[in-house]
Amino acid sequence: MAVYLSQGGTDTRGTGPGRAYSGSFYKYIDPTGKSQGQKAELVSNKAFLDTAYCFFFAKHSKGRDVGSLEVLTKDGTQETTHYLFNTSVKGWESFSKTIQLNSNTKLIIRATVGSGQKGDIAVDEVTVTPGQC
Ligand SMILES: [Ca+2]
Repeated sequence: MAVYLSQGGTDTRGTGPGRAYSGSFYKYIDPTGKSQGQKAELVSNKAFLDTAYCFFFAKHSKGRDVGSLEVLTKDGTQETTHYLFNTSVKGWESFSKTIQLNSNTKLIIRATVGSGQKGDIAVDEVTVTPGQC
């Protein structure tokens, strides 16, 4: 399922951000035309060191049909969900936590479609920095 890049609002009224958390752009999912339970992922694309990292991002979930948002790591086929977010929060909310990674780890942000089309979930300013938060 696609992750879209946008600035300003999204196409469906009553859901999604009105603007980015920082800068002009953010990424989001649009459940319009999708089925409940379909997933979209942002996956890390470089190797990490075997150390602790500070994971930071801003998330936005607004609308009556919002599904779920989680941060997980994948090591081979082994998935570990680290954070499952309450998506009833309206507006942008930043989040940072220390997370242990290694050279086999993929870090994944996964959004899952909820029960209807007013369920845009957005993320912005994703940063992963070596060291504790
Ligand atoms: Ca941005």
